[in-house]
Amino acid sequence: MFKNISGAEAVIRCLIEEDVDVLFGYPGGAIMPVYDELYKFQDQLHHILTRHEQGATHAAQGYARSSGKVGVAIATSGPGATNLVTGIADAQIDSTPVVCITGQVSSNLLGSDAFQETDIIGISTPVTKWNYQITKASEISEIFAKAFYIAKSGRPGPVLIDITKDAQFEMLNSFEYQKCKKIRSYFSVPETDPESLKKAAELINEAKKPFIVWGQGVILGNAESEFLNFIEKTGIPAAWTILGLSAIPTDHPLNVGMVGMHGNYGPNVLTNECDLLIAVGMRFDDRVTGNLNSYAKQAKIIHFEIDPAEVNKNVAVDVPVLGNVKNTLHAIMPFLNKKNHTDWVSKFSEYYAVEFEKVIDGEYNKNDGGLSMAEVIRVINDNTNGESILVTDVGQHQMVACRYTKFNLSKSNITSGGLGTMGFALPAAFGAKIGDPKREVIAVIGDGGFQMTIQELGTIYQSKAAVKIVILNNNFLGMVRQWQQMFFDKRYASTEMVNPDFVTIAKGYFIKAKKVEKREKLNEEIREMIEHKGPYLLEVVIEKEDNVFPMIPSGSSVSDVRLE
Ligand SMILES: Cc1ncc(C[n+]2csc(CCOP(=O)(O)OP(=O)(O)O)c2C)c(N)n1
Repeated sequence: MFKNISGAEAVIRCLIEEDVDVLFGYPGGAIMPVYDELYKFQDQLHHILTRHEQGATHAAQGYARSSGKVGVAIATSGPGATNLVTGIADAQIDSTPVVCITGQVSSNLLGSDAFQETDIIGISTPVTKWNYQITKASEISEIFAKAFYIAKSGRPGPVLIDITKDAQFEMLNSFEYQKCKKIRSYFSVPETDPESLKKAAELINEAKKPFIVWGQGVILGNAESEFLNFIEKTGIPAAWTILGLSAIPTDHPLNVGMVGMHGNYGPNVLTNECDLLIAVGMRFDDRVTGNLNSYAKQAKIIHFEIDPAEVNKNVAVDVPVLGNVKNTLHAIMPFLNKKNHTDWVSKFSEYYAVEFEKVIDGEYNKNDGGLSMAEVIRVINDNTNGESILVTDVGQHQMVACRYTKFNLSKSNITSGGLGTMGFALPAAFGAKIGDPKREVIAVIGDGGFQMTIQELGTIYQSKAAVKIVILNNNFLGMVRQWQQMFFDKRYASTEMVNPDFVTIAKGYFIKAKKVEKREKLNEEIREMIEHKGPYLLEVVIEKEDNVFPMIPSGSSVSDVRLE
Protein backbone atom coordinates (compact mmCIF):
# COMPACT_ATOMS: atom_id res chain seq x y z
CA MET A 1 0.00 0.00 0.00
CA PHE A 2 1.31 3.46 -0.94
CA LYS A 3 0.09 6.73 0.58
CA ASN A 4 -0.19 10.16 -1.00
CA ILE A 5 0.82 9.36 -4.52
CA SER A 6 -0.34 11.01 -7.75
CA GLY A 7 -2.43 9.29 -10.39
CA ALA A 8 0.62 9.39 -12.65
CA GLU A 9 2.72 7.55 -10.08
CA ALA A 10 -0.12 5.07 -9.63
CA VAL A 11 0.05 4.33 -13.36
CA ILE A 12 3.75 3.50 -13.03
CA ARG A 13 3.16 1.35 -9.95
CA CYS A 14 0.48 -0.61 -11.84
CA LEU A 15 2.94 -1.31 -14.65
CA ILE A 16 5.59 -2.48 -12.21
CA GLU A 17 3.06 -4.73 -10.46
CA GLU A 18 2.28 -6.27 -13.86
CA ASP A 19 5.99 -7.05 -14.34
CA VAL A 20 6.31 -4.61 -17.21
CA ASP A 21 9.98 -3.87 -17.72
CA VAL A 22 9.86 -1.87 -20.94
CA LEU A 23 7.39 0.36 -22.71
CA PHE A 24 7.50 2.00 -26.12
CA GLY A 25 6.18 5.49 -26.62
CA TYR A 26 6.30 9.14 -27.45
CA PRO A 27 5.56 12.01 -25.05
CA GLY A 28 3.32 15.07 -25.36
CA GLY A 29 1.31 17.51 -23.27
CA ALA A 30 -1.54 15.32 -22.08
CA ILE A 31 0.70 12.48 -20.87
CA MET A 32 3.50 14.57 -19.33
CA PRO A 33 2.74 13.76 -15.68
CA VAL A 34 3.21 10.03 -16.46
CA TYR A 35 6.44 10.77 -18.34
CA ASP A 36 7.66 12.73 -15.33
CA GLU A 37 7.15 9.63 -13.19
CA LEU A 38 8.84 7.47 -15.85
CA TYR A 39 11.87 9.68 -15.39
CA LYS A 40 11.82 9.06 -11.65
CA PHE A 41 11.30 5.30 -12.05
CA GLN A 42 13.76 4.78 -14.90
CA ASP A 43 15.72 2.19 -12.93
CA GLN A 44 12.68 -0.09 -12.81
CA LEU A 45 10.88 0.72 -16.03
CA HIS A 46 12.70 1.29 -19.27
CA HIS A 47 11.06 3.61 -21.80
CA ILE A 48 12.05 3.34 -25.45
CA LEU A 49 11.42 6.54 -27.37
CA THR A 50 10.20 5.60 -30.84
CA ARG A 51 10.19 8.11 -33.69
CA HIS A 52 6.47 7.83 -34.38
CA GLU A 53 3.63 6.39 -32.30
CA GLN A 54 2.86 3.77 -34.97
CA GLY A 55 6.36 2.47 -34.28
CA ALA A 56 5.50 2.22 -30.58
CA THR A 57 2.52 -0.08 -31.14
CA HIS A 58 4.36 -2.27 -33.65
CA ALA A 59 7.34 -2.47 -31.29
CA ALA A 60 5.00 -3.48 -28.45
CA GLN A 61 3.57 -6.16 -30.76
CA GLY A 62 7.04 -7.45 -31.68
CA TYR A 63 7.94 -7.49 -27.98
CA ALA A 64 4.76 -9.41 -27.11
CA ARG A 65 5.22 -11.94 -29.88
CA SER A 66 8.86 -12.78 -29.07
CA SER A 67 8.55 -12.71 -25.27
CA GLY A 68 5.03 -14.10 -24.79
CA LYS A 69 4.36 -11.16 -22.42
CA VAL A 70 2.05 -8.16 -22.78
CA GLY A 71 3.57 -5.31 -24.83
CA VAL A 72 2.96 -1.75 -23.66
CA ALA A 73 2.78 1.43 -25.77
CA ILE A 74 2.18 4.96 -24.52
CA ALA A 75 1.34 8.22 -26.29
CA THR A 76 -0.17 11.61 -25.82
CA SER A 77 -3.71 12.66 -26.75
CA GLY A 78 -4.96 13.71 -30.20
CA PRO A 79 -2.43 12.93 -32.96
CA GLY A 80 -0.33 10.81 -30.60
CA ALA A 81 -3.32 8.62 -29.88
CA THR A 82 -4.53 8.41 -33.48
CA ASN A 83 -1.02 7.46 -34.62
CA LEU A 84 -1.30 4.35 -32.43
CA VAL A 85 -4.42 3.14 -34.20
CA THR A 86 -2.87 1.19 -37.10
CA GLY A 87 -0.81 -0.86 -34.67
CA ILE A 88 -3.81 -1.42 -32.43
CA ALA A 89 -5.89 -2.65 -35.38
CA ASP A 90 -3.01 -4.91 -36.35
CA ALA A 91 -2.81 -6.33 -32.83
CA GLN A 92 -6.56 -6.89 -32.76
CA ILE A 93 -6.74 -8.92 -35.95
CA ASP A 94 -3.56 -10.87 -35.07
CA SER A 95 -4.59 -11.48 -31.44
CA THR A 96 -1.54 -9.79 -29.93
CA PRO A 97 -1.65 -8.86 -26.22
CA VAL A 98 -0.89 -5.15 -26.03
CA VAL A 99 -1.87 -2.44 -23.54
CA CYS A 100 -1.87 1.10 -24.95
CA ILE A 101 -1.97 4.11 -22.66
CA THR A 102 -2.99 7.49 -24.01
CA GLY A 103 -3.08 10.85 -22.29
CA GLN A 104 -6.29 12.85 -22.62
CA VAL A 105 -7.25 16.48 -22.06
CA SER A 106 -8.50 17.33 -18.57
CA SER A 107 -11.97 16.08 -17.77
CA ASN A 108 -13.44 19.60 -17.58
CA LEU A 109 -12.42 20.09 -21.25
CA LEU A 110 -13.76 16.79 -22.60
CA GLY A 111 -16.09 17.35 -25.54
CA SER A 112 -15.04 20.97 -26.04
CA ASP A 113 -12.70 20.42 -29.03
CA ALA A 114 -9.85 21.29 -26.73
CA PHE A 115 -6.28 21.39 -28.02
CA GLN A 116 -5.24 17.86 -29.03
CA GLU A 117 -8.53 16.34 -28.02
CA THR A 118 -9.75 13.35 -30.00
CA ASP A 119 -12.32 10.81 -29.02
CA ILE A 120 -9.82 7.95 -28.93
CA ILE A 121 -12.30 5.77 -27.11
CA GLY A 122 -14.76 6.16 -30.01
CA ILE A 123 -12.01 5.74 -32.60
CA SER A 124 -10.44 2.66 -31.03
CA THR A 125 -13.62 0.84 -29.99
CA PRO A 126 -13.88 -1.33 -33.12
CA VAL A 127 -10.19 -2.30 -32.98
CA THR A 128 -9.67 -3.03 -29.30
CA LYS A 129 -10.64 -5.99 -27.16
CA TRP A 130 -11.55 -3.45 -24.50
CA ASN A 131 -10.99 0.24 -23.85
CA TYR A 132 -11.72 2.63 -21.01
CA GLN A 133 -11.33 6.31 -20.21
CA ILE A 134 -10.08 7.07 -16.69
CA THR A 135 -11.15 10.44 -15.33
CA LYS A 136 -10.43 9.83 -11.62
CA ALA A 137 -7.20 8.65 -10.05
CA SER A 138 -9.15 6.26 -7.82
CA GLU A 139 -10.03 4.16 -10.92
CA ILE A 140 -6.44 3.57 -12.00
CA SER A 141 -5.61 0.47 -10.02
CA GLU A 142 -8.73 -1.52 -10.94
CA ILE A 143 -8.71 -0.47 -14.60
CA PHE A 144 -5.04 -1.33 -15.17
CA ALA A 145 -5.51 -4.71 -13.52
CA LYS A 146 -8.48 -5.41 -15.79
CA ALA A 147 -6.61 -4.13 -18.84
CA PHE A 148 -3.71 -6.54 -18.40
CA TYR A 149 -6.02 -9.43 -17.61
CA ILE A 150 -8.18 -8.81 -20.69
CA ALA A 151 -5.20 -8.27 -23.01
CA LYS A 152 -3.58 -11.60 -22.17
CA SER A 153 -6.44 -13.91 -21.20
CA GLY A 154 -8.31 -16.21 -23.57
CA ARG A 155 -7.79 -15.02 -27.11
CA PRO A 156 -5.36 -12.14 -26.52
CA GLY A 157 -5.78 -8.68 -27.97
CA PRO A 158 -5.15 -4.97 -27.55
CA VAL A 159 -6.62 -2.86 -24.76
CA LEU A 160 -6.50 0.93 -24.64
CA ILE A 161 -6.62 3.04 -21.49
CA ASP A 162 -7.19 6.75 -21.99
CA ILE A 163 -6.40 8.84 -18.93
CA THR A 164 -7.27 12.48 -18.47
CA LYS A 165 -4.56 14.88 -17.39
CA ASP A 166 -6.36 15.86 -14.19
CA ALA A 167 -6.58 12.18 -13.18
CA GLN A 168 -2.80 11.96 -13.62
CA PHE A 169 -2.24 14.96 -11.33
CA GLU A 170 -4.89 14.01 -8.76
CA MET A 171 -3.47 12.81 -5.43
CA LEU A 172 -4.55 9.50 -3.94
CA ASN A 173 -4.56 9.05 -0.18
CA SER A 174 -3.76 5.40 -0.63
CA PHE A 175 -2.97 3.04 -3.50
CA GLU A 176 -3.16 -0.73 -3.55
CA TYR A 177 -2.86 -3.12 -6.49
CA GLN A 178 -4.33 -6.54 -6.98
CA LYS A 179 -3.93 -8.46 -10.18
CA CYS A 180 -7.24 -9.27 -11.83
CA LYS A 181 -8.13 -12.96 -12.06
CA LYS A 182 -11.75 -12.82 -13.14
CA ILE A 183 -14.29 -10.38 -14.55
CA ARG A 184 -18.03 -10.85 -14.24
CA SER A 185 -19.60 -11.88 -17.59
CA TYR A 186 -16.20 -12.15 -19.32
CA PHE A 187 -15.43 -15.80 -20.00
CA SER A 188 -11.97 -15.84 -21.46
CA VAL A 189 -11.78 -19.57 -22.10
CA PRO A 190 -14.98 -21.45 -22.94
CA GLU A 191 -15.69 -24.75 -21.25
CA THR A 192 -14.85 -27.84 -23.25
CA ASP A 193 -17.71 -30.24 -23.84
CA PRO A 194 -16.30 -33.75 -23.14
CA GLU A 195 -18.68 -35.12 -25.81
CA SER A 196 -17.02 -32.91 -28.42
CA LEU A 197 -13.67 -34.53 -27.65
CA LYS A 198 -15.15 -37.99 -28.12
CA LYS A 199 -16.90 -37.05 -31.36
CA ALA A 200 -13.75 -35.43 -32.71
CA ALA A 201 -11.69 -38.49 -31.76
CA GLU A 202 -14.15 -40.79 -33.55
CA LEU A 203 -13.84 -38.77 -36.74
CA ILE A 204 -10.06 -38.67 -36.44
CA ASN A 205 -9.81 -42.43 -35.82
CA GLU A 206 -12.07 -43.23 -38.79
CA ALA A 207 -10.59 -40.81 -41.30
CA LYS A 208 -8.60 -42.16 -44.24
CA LYS A 209 -7.29 -38.82 -45.51
CA PRO A 210 -7.22 -36.44 -42.54
CA PHE A 211 -5.47 -33.09 -42.83
CA ILE A 212 -4.59 -30.52 -40.17
CA VAL A 213 -4.35 -26.76 -40.64
CA TRP A 214 -2.90 -25.06 -37.60
CA GLY A 215 -2.71 -21.37 -36.75
CA GLN A 216 -1.32 -19.01 -34.17
CA GLY A 217 -3.56 -20.47 -31.45
CA VAL A 218 -0.94 -23.20 -31.00
CA ILE A 219 1.72 -20.58 -30.23
CA LEU A 220 -0.49 -18.25 -28.20
CA GLY A 221 -1.71 -21.21 -26.14
CA ASN A 222 1.89 -22.44 -25.55
CA ALA A 223 0.60 -25.70 -26.96
CA GLU A 224 3.54 -26.60 -29.18
CA SER A 225 4.39 -29.87 -27.43
CA GLU A 226 0.72 -30.93 -27.14
CA PHE A 227 0.34 -30.24 -30.86
CA LEU A 228 3.43 -32.28 -31.73
CA ASN A 229 2.17 -35.20 -29.62
CA PHE A 230 -1.20 -34.95 -31.38
CA ILE A 231 0.17 -35.07 -34.91
CA GLU A 232 2.76 -37.73 -34.11
CA LYS A 233 0.24 -40.08 -32.52
CA THR A 234 -2.33 -39.66 -35.29
CA GLY A 235 0.21 -39.47 -38.14
CA ILE A 236 -1.75 -36.68 -39.77
CA PRO A 237 -0.06 -34.26 -42.19
CA ALA A 238 -0.25 -30.68 -40.94
CA ALA A 239 0.01 -27.35 -42.73
CA TRP A 240 0.37 -23.88 -41.24
CA THR A 241 -1.24 -20.51 -41.71
CA ILE A 242 1.24 -17.66 -41.82
CA LEU A 243 0.75 -16.88 -38.13
CA GLY A 244 1.06 -20.52 -37.10
CA LEU A 245 4.51 -20.73 -38.67
CA SER A 246 7.38 -21.84 -36.41
CA ALA A 247 5.16 -23.67 -33.89
CA ILE A 248 6.83 -26.92 -34.96
CA PRO A 249 10.15 -27.36 -36.78
CA THR A 250 10.13 -26.84 -40.54
CA ASP A 251 11.76 -30.19 -41.17
CA HIS A 252 9.27 -32.28 -39.18
CA PRO A 253 8.11 -35.05 -41.55
CA LEU A 254 4.44 -34.21 -40.93
CA ASN A 255 4.91 -30.48 -41.56
CA VAL A 256 3.71 -30.19 -45.14
CA GLY A 257 3.98 -26.42 -45.61
CA MET A 258 1.76 -23.40 -45.84
CA VAL A 259 -1.86 -23.03 -46.89
CA GLY A 260 -3.42 -19.99 -48.51
CA MET A 261 -3.00 -17.51 -51.33
CA HIS A 262 0.78 -17.95 -51.58
CA GLY A 263 0.97 -21.22 -49.71
CA ASN A 264 2.38 -24.48 -51.01
CA TYR A 265 0.85 -26.48 -53.82
CA GLY A 266 0.04 -29.74 -52.05
CA PRO A 267 -1.62 -28.35 -48.91
CA ASN A 268 -3.86 -26.12 -51.02
CA VAL A 269 -4.92 -28.71 -53.58
CA LEU A 270 -5.29 -31.50 -51.03
CA THR A 271 -7.54 -29.33 -48.85
CA ASN A 272 -10.13 -30.24 -51.45
CA GLU A 273 -9.31 -33.96 -51.33
CA CYS A 274 -9.04 -34.69 -47.62
CA ASP A 275 -11.93 -36.47 -45.91
CA LEU A 276 -11.38 -34.72 -42.58
CA LEU A 277 -10.08 -31.20 -42.05
CA ILE A 278 -8.89 -30.46 -38.53
CA ALA A 279 -8.45 -26.76 -37.87
CA VAL A 280 -6.37 -26.00 -34.79
CA GLY A 281 -6.25 -22.46 -33.41
CA MET A 282 -6.90 -20.79 -36.76
CA ARG A 283 -9.77 -18.70 -38.04
CA PHE A 284 -10.40 -19.61 -41.70
CA ASP A 285 -9.24 -16.22 -42.95
CA ASP A 286 -10.18 -15.55 -46.59
CA ARG A 287 -6.50 -15.56 -47.58
CA VAL A 288 -6.41 -19.15 -46.31
CA THR A 289 -9.70 -20.45 -47.71
CA GLY A 290 -9.98 -18.73 -51.09
CA ASN A 291 -13.53 -19.08 -52.38
CA LEU A 292 -15.62 -20.47 -49.53
CA ASN A 293 -18.10 -22.07 -51.93
CA SER A 294 -15.45 -24.52 -52.99
CA TYR A 295 -13.46 -24.91 -49.79
CA ALA A 296 -13.16 -28.44 -48.41
CA LYS A 297 -16.79 -29.20 -49.25
CA GLN A 298 -16.06 -32.96 -49.36
CA ALA A 299 -14.59 -33.03 -45.85
CA LYS A 300 -15.95 -33.26 -42.35
CA ILE A 301 -14.51 -30.42 -40.30
CA ILE A 302 -13.33 -30.28 -36.69
CA HIS A 303 -12.40 -26.91 -35.22
CA PHE A 304 -10.26 -26.67 -32.06
CA GLU A 305 -10.79 -23.03 -31.04
CA ILE A 306 -10.69 -20.75 -28.02
CA ASP A 307 -12.96 -18.04 -29.40
CA PRO A 308 -16.57 -19.22 -29.90
CA ALA A 309 -17.15 -16.28 -32.28
CA GLU A 310 -14.79 -17.91 -34.78
CA VAL A 311 -16.70 -21.19 -34.88
CA ASN A 312 -19.04 -21.42 -37.87
CA LYS A 313 -18.12 -17.83 -38.82
CA ASN A 314 -16.69 -18.53 -42.27
CA VAL A 315 -16.85 -22.30 -42.55
CA ALA A 316 -19.57 -24.61 -41.23
CA VAL A 317 -18.03 -27.01 -38.76
CA ASP A 318 -19.15 -30.57 -37.92
CA VAL A 319 -17.48 -30.78 -34.52
CA PRO A 320 -16.33 -27.66 -32.68
CA VAL A 321 -13.97 -28.33 -29.79
CA LEU A 322 -13.97 -25.21 -27.65
CA GLY A 323 -11.21 -24.39 -25.20
CA ASN A 324 -7.53 -23.58 -25.04
CA VAL A 325 -5.81 -25.89 -27.51
CA LYS A 326 -3.18 -26.71 -24.89
CA ASN A 327 -5.91 -28.36 -22.84
CA THR A 328 -8.11 -29.79 -25.58
CA LEU A 329 -5.21 -31.34 -27.53
CA HIS A 330 -4.01 -32.91 -24.31
CA ALA A 331 -7.47 -34.12 -23.29
CA ILE A 332 -8.23 -35.80 -26.61
CA MET A 333 -5.09 -37.95 -26.61
CA PRO A 334 -6.46 -40.97 -24.68
CA PHE A 335 -9.31 -41.29 -27.22
CA LEU A 336 -7.02 -41.35 -30.24
CA ASN A 337 -5.63 -44.44 -31.97
CA LYS A 338 -1.98 -44.50 -32.90
CA LYS A 339 -1.84 -44.41 -36.68
CA ASN A 340 0.12 -43.50 -39.70
CA HIS A 341 -1.21 -42.43 -43.07
CA THR A 342 1.81 -43.22 -45.19
CA ASP A 343 0.11 -43.25 -48.61
CA TRP A 344 -1.81 -40.07 -47.91
CA VAL A 345 1.27 -38.26 -46.55
CA SER A 346 3.20 -39.29 -49.65
CA LYS A 347 0.65 -37.44 -51.79
CA PHE A 348 1.94 -34.22 -50.24
CA SER A 349 5.46 -35.24 -51.25
CA GLU A 350 4.30 -35.85 -54.82
CA TYR A 351 2.82 -32.37 -55.03
CA TYR A 352 5.94 -30.95 -53.42
CA ALA A 353 8.06 -32.56 -56.13
CA VAL A 354 5.97 -30.78 -58.79
CA GLU A 355 6.23 -27.47 -56.95
CA PHE A 356 9.96 -28.01 -56.51
CA GLU A 357 10.47 -28.53 -60.20
CA LYS A 358 8.26 -25.69 -61.37
CA VAL A 359 8.90 -23.05 -58.70
CA ILE A 360 11.22 -23.83 -55.82
CA ASP A 361 14.33 -25.11 -57.56
CA GLY A 362 14.45 -22.18 -59.98
CA GLU A 363 14.23 -19.51 -57.30
CA TYR A 364 15.75 -21.13 -54.21
CA ASN A 365 18.75 -22.56 -56.04
CA LYS A 366 19.02 -19.85 -58.68
CA ASN A 367 22.46 -19.45 -60.20
CA ASP A 368 22.18 -16.94 -63.02
CA GLY A 369 20.56 -13.58 -63.75
CA GLY A 370 19.52 -11.18 -60.98
CA LEU A 371 19.28 -12.31 -57.38
CA SER A 372 15.98 -13.87 -56.31
CA MET A 373 14.27 -13.24 -52.97
CA ALA A 374 14.25 -16.98 -52.28
CA GLU A 375 18.00 -17.43 -52.65
CA VAL A 376 18.61 -14.59 -50.21
CA ILE A 377 16.52 -16.52 -47.69
CA ARG A 378 18.47 -19.69 -48.51
CA VAL A 379 21.73 -17.95 -47.69
CA ILE A 380 20.23 -16.56 -44.46
CA ASN A 381 19.15 -20.12 -43.57
CA ASP A 382 22.70 -21.35 -44.24
CA ASN A 383 24.00 -18.85 -41.70
CA THR A 384 21.44 -19.10 -38.89
CA ASN A 385 20.70 -22.79 -37.97
CA GLY A 386 16.96 -22.12 -37.90
CA GLU A 387 17.33 -20.39 -34.56
CA SER A 388 16.82 -16.72 -35.39
CA ILE A 389 13.60 -14.75 -35.24
CA LEU A 390 12.28 -13.68 -38.63
CA VAL A 391 10.34 -10.42 -38.79
CA THR A 392 8.74 -9.59 -42.11
CA ASP A 393 6.83 -6.67 -43.54
CA VAL A 394 4.09 -7.05 -46.13
CA GLY A 395 4.39 -7.99 -49.77
CA GLN A 396 6.24 -10.45 -51.97
CA HIS A 397 9.27 -10.66 -49.66
CA GLN A 398 6.94 -11.63 -46.79
CA MET A 399 5.47 -14.58 -48.64
CA VAL A 400 8.86 -15.77 -49.87
CA ALA A 401 10.61 -15.30 -46.51
CA CYS A 402 7.88 -17.10 -44.60
CA ARG A 403 7.74 -19.99 -47.06
CA TYR A 404 11.48 -20.55 -47.25
CA THR A 405 12.87 -19.73 -43.82
CA LYS A 406 13.74 -22.79 -41.76
CA PHE A 407 12.62 -22.75 -38.15
CA ASN A 408 13.63 -24.94 -35.24
CA LEU A 409 12.14 -22.84 -32.44
CA SER A 410 8.65 -21.50 -31.76
CA LYS A 411 7.79 -17.78 -31.52
CA SER A 412 10.25 -17.18 -34.33
CA ASN A 413 8.00 -15.74 -37.00
CA ILE A 414 6.68 -12.23 -36.50
CA THR A 415 4.65 -10.71 -39.29
CA SER A 416 1.56 -8.66 -39.90
CA GLY A 417 -0.89 -11.36 -40.99
CA GLY A 418 -4.48 -10.20 -40.79
CA LEU A 419 -4.07 -6.48 -41.41
CA GLY A 420 -1.11 -6.69 -43.77
CA THR A 421 0.42 -3.49 -42.46
CA MET A 422 3.35 -2.17 -44.47
CA GLY A 423 5.75 -0.46 -42.08
CA PHE A 424 5.26 -3.17 -39.44
CA ALA A 425 8.61 -4.92 -39.65
CA LEU A 426 11.20 -2.34 -38.69
CA PRO A 427 9.62 -1.34 -35.35
CA ALA A 428 8.35 -4.88 -34.66
CA ALA A 429 11.92 -6.12 -35.13
CA PHE A 430 13.48 -3.98 -32.41
CA GLY A 431 10.50 -4.73 -30.18
CA ALA A 432 11.17 -8.45 -30.75
CA LYS A 433 14.88 -8.02 -30.00
CA ILE A 434 14.09 -6.23 -26.74
CA GLY A 435 11.54 -8.94 -25.91
CA ASP A 436 14.11 -11.72 -26.41
CA PRO A 437 17.58 -10.15 -26.45
CA LYS A 438 19.50 -13.43 -26.65
CA ARG A 439 18.10 -14.34 -30.04
CA GLU A 440 19.19 -13.09 -33.42
CA VAL A 441 16.43 -11.00 -35.01
CA ILE A 442 16.45 -10.66 -38.78
CA ALA A 443 13.97 -8.29 -40.39
CA VAL A 444 13.30 -8.94 -44.06
CA ILE A 445 11.61 -5.90 -45.56
CA GLY A 446 10.61 -4.60 -49.00
CA ASP A 447 11.88 -1.26 -50.22
CA GLY A 448 8.34 0.14 -50.05
CA GLY A 449 7.41 -0.95 -46.53
CA PHE A 450 10.82 0.02 -45.17
CA GLN A 451 10.14 3.63 -46.13
CA MET A 452 6.84 3.65 -44.26
CA THR A 453 8.58 3.55 -40.87
CA ILE A 454 12.15 4.34 -41.93
CA GLN A 455 12.46 6.89 -39.14
CA GLU A 456 12.60 4.04 -36.63
CA LEU A 457 16.26 3.62 -37.60
CA GLY A 458 16.64 6.44 -35.08
CA THR A 459 15.07 4.31 -32.36
CA ILE A 460 17.33 1.40 -33.28
CA TYR A 461 20.38 3.64 -33.03
CA GLN A 462 19.36 5.18 -29.72
CA SER A 463 18.22 1.92 -28.11
CA LYS A 464 21.20 -0.05 -29.51
CA ALA A 465 18.86 -2.93 -30.40
CA ALA A 466 21.08 -5.21 -32.49
CA VAL A 467 18.60 -6.07 -35.24
CA LYS A 468 19.70 -7.15 -38.66
CA ILE A 469 17.74 -5.49 -41.46
CA VAL A 470 17.67 -7.02 -44.92
CA ILE A 471 16.00 -4.85 -47.55
CA LEU A 472 14.95 -6.85 -50.58
CA ASN A 473 15.02 -4.02 -53.07
CA ASN A 474 13.17 -4.60 -56.33
CA ASN A 475 12.46 -0.88 -56.87
CA PHE A 476 8.78 -1.73 -56.96
CA LEU A 477 5.81 -2.11 -54.69
CA GLY A 478 6.33 -5.67 -55.77
CA MET A 479 3.18 -7.41 -54.65
CA VAL A 480 0.92 -4.78 -56.19
CA ARG A 481 3.03 -4.80 -59.35
CA GLN A 482 2.56 -8.57 -59.57
CA TRP A 483 -1.22 -8.15 -59.43
CA GLN A 484 -1.01 -5.40 -62.06
CA GLN A 485 0.99 -7.73 -64.28
CA MET A 486 -1.39 -10.64 -63.84
CA PHE A 487 -4.79 -8.95 -63.64
CA PHE A 488 -4.40 -5.41 -65.03
CA ASP A 489 -2.51 -6.06 -68.29
CA LYS A 490 0.80 -4.87 -66.92
CA ARG A 491 -0.39 -1.33 -66.28
CA TYR A 492 2.09 -0.49 -63.54
CA ALA A 493 0.14 2.39 -62.04
CA SER A 494 2.25 4.07 -59.37
CA THR A 495 4.15 1.01 -58.26
CA GLU A 496 7.64 1.85 -59.49
CA MET A 497 9.76 3.23 -56.67
CA VAL A 498 12.61 5.66 -57.18
CA ASN A 499 14.48 4.93 -54.01
CA PRO A 500 17.02 6.79 -51.93
CA ASP A 501 20.42 5.36 -51.15
CA PHE A 502 19.45 3.14 -48.22
CA VAL A 503 23.06 2.60 -47.17
CA THR A 504 23.67 6.34 -46.85
CA ILE A 505 20.47 6.74 -44.88
CA ALA A 506 21.43 3.97 -42.45
CA LYS A 507 24.88 5.48 -42.08
CA GLY A 508 23.22 8.81 -41.28
CA TYR A 509 21.76 7.00 -38.27
CA PHE A 510 25.22 5.56 -37.48
CA ILE A 511 24.05 2.06 -38.38
CA LYS A 512 26.54 -0.10 -40.25
CA ALA A 513 25.23 -0.77 -43.75
CA LYS A 514 26.21 -2.37 -47.04
CA LYS A 515 24.66 -3.06 -50.41
CA VAL A 516 25.01 -6.31 -52.35
CA GLU A 517 24.10 -6.97 -55.97
CA LYS A 518 26.24 -9.94 -56.92
CA ARG A 519 25.53 -13.60 -56.20
CA GLU A 520 29.22 -14.32 -55.49
CA LYS A 521 29.16 -11.79 -52.67
CA LEU A 522 25.85 -12.73 -51.06
CA ASN A 523 27.03 -15.36 -48.60
CA GLU A 524 29.99 -13.28 -47.43
CA GLU A 525 27.85 -10.18 -46.92
CA ILE A 526 25.15 -12.06 -45.03
CA ARG A 527 27.72 -13.71 -42.81
CA GLU A 528 29.31 -10.35 -42.07
CA MET A 529 25.90 -8.95 -41.15
CA ILE A 530 25.15 -11.86 -38.80
CA GLU A 531 28.56 -11.72 -37.16
CA HIS A 532 28.32 -7.97 -36.55
CA LYS A 533 27.54 -7.25 -32.91
CA GLY A 534 25.32 -4.17 -33.35
CA PRO A 535 22.45 -3.27 -35.68
CA TYR A 536 23.18 -3.72 -39.39
CA LEU A 537 21.41 -2.97 -42.63
CA LEU A 538 22.01 -4.98 -45.79
CA GLU A 539 20.38 -3.80 -48.99
CA VAL A 540 20.06 -6.64 -51.48
CA VAL A 541 19.26 -5.67 -55.03
CA ILE A 542 16.96 -8.31 -56.45
CA GLU A 543 15.38 -9.08 -59.79
CA LYS A 544 12.92 -6.26 -60.50
CA GLU A 545 9.99 -8.24 -61.83
CA ASP A 546 10.14 -11.46 -59.85
CA ASN A 547 6.75 -12.97 -59.09
CA VAL A 548 5.61 -15.04 -56.15
CA PHE A 549 4.17 -18.44 -56.90
CA PRO A 550 2.23 -20.54 -56.03
CA MET A 551 -0.73 -18.17 -56.10
CA ILE A 552 -4.46 -18.61 -55.69
CA PRO A 553 -6.02 -15.77 -57.68
CA SER A 554 -8.35 -13.73 -55.51
CA GLY A 555 -11.82 -15.29 -55.41
CA SER A 556 -10.64 -18.66 -56.75
CA SER A 557 -10.71 -22.02 -55.10
CA VAL A 558 -7.74 -23.43 -53.17
CA SER A 559 -7.51 -26.19 -55.74
CA ASP A 560 -7.02 -23.62 -58.52
CA VAL A 561 -3.64 -22.68 -57.10
CA ARG A 562 -1.31 -21.69 -59.93
CA LEU A 563 2.36 -22.50 -60.24
CA GLU A 564 3.08 -20.04 -63.04
C1 LIG B 1 -0.03 0.49 -45.13
C2 LIG B 1 -0.25 -0.27 -46.39
N1 LIG B 1 -0.51 0.38 -47.54
C3 LIG B 1 -0.71 -0.31 -48.69
C4 LIG B 1 -0.66 -1.66 -48.72
C5 LIG B 1 -0.92 -2.45 -50.00
N2 LIG B 1 0.26 -3.24 -50.37
C6 LIG B 1 0.37 -4.55 -50.10
S1 LIG B 1 1.83 -5.20 -50.58
C7 LIG B 1 2.32 -3.73 -51.22
C8 LIG B 1 3.66 -3.61 -51.89
C9 LIG B 1 4.80 -3.76 -50.95
O1 LIG B 1 5.98 -3.37 -51.59
P1 LIG B 1 7.39 -3.58 -50.91
O2 LIG B 1 7.36 -3.09 -49.52
O3 LIG B 1 8.44 -2.99 -51.76
O4 LIG B 1 7.52 -5.16 -50.84
P2 LIG B 1 7.54 -6.23 -52.04
O5 LIG B 1 6.14 -6.63 -52.35
O6 LIG B 1 8.22 -5.60 -53.22
O7 LIG B 1 8.32 -7.36 -51.47
C10 LIG B 1 1.34 -2.75 -51.04
C11 LIG B 1 1.46 -1.37 -51.53
C12 LIG B 1 -0.42 -2.30 -47.47
N3 LIG B 1 -0.41 -3.61 -47.36
N4 LIG B 1 -0.19 -1.59 -46.35
